Amino acid sequence: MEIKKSACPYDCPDCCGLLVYTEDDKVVQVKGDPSHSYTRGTLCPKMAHYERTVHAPERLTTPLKRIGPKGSGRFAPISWEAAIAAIADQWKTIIRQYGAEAILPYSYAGTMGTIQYSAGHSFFYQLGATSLDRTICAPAKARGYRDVMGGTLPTAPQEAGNSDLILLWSISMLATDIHFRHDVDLARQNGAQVWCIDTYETPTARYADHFTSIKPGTDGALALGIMHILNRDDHIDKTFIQQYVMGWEELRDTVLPRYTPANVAAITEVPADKIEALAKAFGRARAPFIRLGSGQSRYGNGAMTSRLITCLPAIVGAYAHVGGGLLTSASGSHAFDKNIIRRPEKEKAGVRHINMIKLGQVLTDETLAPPIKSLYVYSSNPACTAPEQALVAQGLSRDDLFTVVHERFMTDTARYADIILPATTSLEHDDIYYSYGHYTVQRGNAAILPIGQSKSNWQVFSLLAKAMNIDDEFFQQSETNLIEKFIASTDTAWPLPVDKAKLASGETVDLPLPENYKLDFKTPSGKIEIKNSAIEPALPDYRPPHYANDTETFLLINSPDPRILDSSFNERPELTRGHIMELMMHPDDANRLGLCEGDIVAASNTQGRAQFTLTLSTRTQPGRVVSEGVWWNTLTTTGNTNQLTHARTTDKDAGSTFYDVKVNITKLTGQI
Ligand SMILES: Nc1nc2c(c(=O)[nH]1)N[C@H]1C(S)=C(S)[C@@H](COP(=O)(O)OP(=O)(O)OC[C@H]3O[C@@H](n4cnc5c(=O)[nH]c(N)nc54)[C@H](O)[C@@H]3O)O[C@H]1N2
Ligand SMILES: Nc1nc2c(c(=O)[nH]1)N[C@H]1C(S)=C(S)[C@@H](COP(=O)(O)OP(=O)(O)OC[C@H]3O[C@@H](n4cnc5c(=O)[nH]c(N)nc54)[C@H](O)[C@@H]3O)O[C@H]1N2
Ligand code: SF4
Ligand SMILES: [Mo]
Repeated sequence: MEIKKSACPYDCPDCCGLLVYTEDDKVVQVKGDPSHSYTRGTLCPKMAHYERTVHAPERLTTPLKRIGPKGSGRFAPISWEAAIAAIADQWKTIIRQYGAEAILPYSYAGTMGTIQYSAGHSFFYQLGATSLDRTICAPAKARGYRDVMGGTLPTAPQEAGNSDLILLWSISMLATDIHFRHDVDLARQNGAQVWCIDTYETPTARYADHFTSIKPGTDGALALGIMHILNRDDHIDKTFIQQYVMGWEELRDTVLPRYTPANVAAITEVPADKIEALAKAFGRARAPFIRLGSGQSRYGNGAMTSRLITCLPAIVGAYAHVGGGLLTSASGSHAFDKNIIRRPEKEKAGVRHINMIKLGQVLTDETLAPPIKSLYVYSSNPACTAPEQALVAQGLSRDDLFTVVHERFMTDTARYADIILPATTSLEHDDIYYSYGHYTVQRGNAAILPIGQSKSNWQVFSLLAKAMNIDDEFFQQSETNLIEKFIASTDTAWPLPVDKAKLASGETVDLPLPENYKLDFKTPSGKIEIKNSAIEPALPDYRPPHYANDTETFLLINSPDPRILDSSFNERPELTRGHIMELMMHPDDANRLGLCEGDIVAASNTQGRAQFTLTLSTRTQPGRVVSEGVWWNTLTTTGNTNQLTHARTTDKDAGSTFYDVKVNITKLTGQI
C-alpha cells in the first residue's frame, strides 16, 4: 500500500488535503490529511469514499458515438482517433459555413484544478469560438465585496477562532463549508455567540445559538437596519471610521433614516425585536466575524445585498481586532498567474460572448446569427444544473446541434451528446489547487493510471488543437510543465514568498499573509468605500429582488444537499439512495390549501413544472417552500428544481439568480 497526497478537486471552499491509499494501481481508501491546516484530518461523507467515484462501475471508459435519438442515452464505443477526427471534421464544416462563433464551449467547476478548469480557454480563443461568460455561481457576491473593499484580502477563516461573535450569513456551513466548524467551535469554547441568518432552518441554523429567518433576497435591508440601530445606539467605532472608512456620514444621513426596525421588519419578515437583538450583539462584540455565503447573491439584487453586508464590519471597526472581519471568498486563487493557461491575449478582438446562464435561450433562438451549431461541454452538466431546464433540453434535442460532452459519467447532458469523451478523475491527472475558503495551495499528481481510456481536459485540448491545425507549441506542454510554471508564478502573483519547494513536493502550503493585511485596504482611496463614487449608485441602498414583480404564491427556496455537490456525486447510489424530490411547506399553508404530509404536488410557474412529495415542517415560514439538492433528472420524475428557475441575471456582473423564484403549488392525483 502506498500513500499519496492530493487535494479535493470539487467546487467547495474547503479544498481539503487528501491522503490517497493505493494498491496495485487502485485507490483503496481516501482520508483527510491531518497535517492540512483547514482539513485537520476529516473529510465530508462524499469524499470519505472518493474511491467509489473513481472506481464506479458507471465510469465512462471509451469514447462513444450516439446511435439512438438525442437524449435516449444510446451509444456505441469508438476509438479516440475516430472521435477526435469526427469532431474536427464537423467543426471544420461548421466554421466554413457559419464561422467559428457557431461553436460554443460550455464548462464550469467540475474540477477546480488550475489547469483542468481552464484547459480549454486558450484553445477556444484561438479557434475563434464564441466566448462563454462563466457566471453561474456567485459573481455578484464577489462584486458586492469588491465595490466596498476593492482587492483587499478577505479575512482568513482561522481568525474566527478568536472572535466573540460569528455570523453565519447565508451559508449552509454544515453542508458546504464543514471544516469551518472547527474554527467556530473553537470560538464557542471561548464564549463566542454564533448567529445564523438564513431563509429557513437549516442544520447550520440549529447548530447556531441564534437563528434569524429572513425573507429571501432582503438581507440588504437587514444590513441597513443593523446599521441604523448601531448608529442610534452609538455603537459605531468613530476612530476607525475616521481613519479607514469613506462615506459613512452620507450613508448615515441620507439612507439609514428610512431603515427603522419597523420598516426593516416589514421588508425582511424578521421581527423588530430580533433585529434589535442582532444589532445589539453585533455592536457589543469586540471582534465580530461575518462568514458570508453565496445564498444572498443569487437574486436580482445580489450584488447590492452583498455590498451592504460588506459595509457592516467597517462601521464597528471589526478589522482592527484579532478575530474580527469578513470572509466571502478567500483570494487563494491570486497565488498563481492563471493567465499562464488562460492566455486572454489569444481571444480574438470583438468575438461574441454568451452568458452561460442563457444557454436554453441561446440554443433555441432561431434569430441568433450565427446560430450555435456545436456545443462542447466539459466539467459541467447544464441539462441538470442550468436554469430554464425545459429550454435547455429543447436546445440540446436539436438534431442540427453537434454536441460533444467530455465527462466521467453518463450525466443528463451526456445523454444528449453526439460524441462523448471519457474524462479522468483528479486522482488520474496532475493539477495544482487553491482554495476559495482559506489560504492554502497544493499540487496533486495522479495517484493511479487513467481508468479505461479516459483523458484529462488538458490532454483532450492538446489533441483537438492538433486536429484543428492550431500550430502552437503551447499545447505540446505536459501538465507537469504547466505546474512548474504555476509554482514559479507565485513569485510575482503573491505578495509574500511562497515555499516553492514544499509546493513542488505535493505537501499543502499555507500562503503567508502580510502582517497588516486586514487594514491594508486595496481600494482607490486606500479606505473601505461605503461610498464608491466610481459606481452607480455611489451609495448603497436596498433594492427589491426580481420576484417582487412575479405573481405566483410561494417563494421557492432551493438550497444545497450535503449528500451531493451541485450535480456531482449523483453517481453514488449509497449517497442518493432514499432520495426523493421533497418540498417542505409550513403546516399553516398546508392546512389552508388542504394538503397533507406525503401528498404529491406540482410546483409551477412561467418556466415550467416539477413534481415533489410534500413534507410539513415549521423549519420553514409560511409563504416559503424549500427543496434541497440539484438531483440528476434521471433520479427524478419530472426534472429537478431547474424546471422552475429563471435565467434573469443579477444587478451587476450578470450572475445567476437561482433563488429568486416564485411558484404555485397544486395537489396532483396522478403524475404530471
Ligand atoms: N454538500 C454540498 N456542498 C456544496 C455544494 C452543494 O451543492 N452541496 N455546492 C458548492 C457550490 S458550487 C457552491 S457555490 C457553494 C455554495 O455554498 P453556500 O455559500 O453555502 O451558498 P448557497 O448554497 O448558495 O446557500 C447557502 C444558504 O443560503 C441560504 N439562502 C438562500 N437565499 C438566501 C437569502 O436571501 N438570505 C439568506 N440569509 N440566506 C439565503 C440557503 O437557504 C442556504 O442555506 O457550496 C459548494 N459546496
Ligand atoms: N437549482 C439550482 N441549480 C444550481 C444551483 C443551485 O443552488 N440550485 N447551484 C449552481 C451553482 S452554484 C453551480 S457552481 C452550478 C454547477 O453546475 P455544474 O458546473 O454543472 O457542476 P456539476 O453539477 O457538479 O457538474 C460538473 C460535472 O463535471 C464533471 N467533471 C468532474 N471533473 C471533471 C474533469 O476533470 N473533466 C471533465 N471533462 N469533467 C469533469 C463531473 O462528472 C460533473 O458531471 O450549478 C448551479 N445550479
Ligand atoms: S467536497 Fe469539500 S468538504 Fe468534501 S472533501 Fe472536498 S473540499 Fe473537503
Ligand atoms: Mo457554485
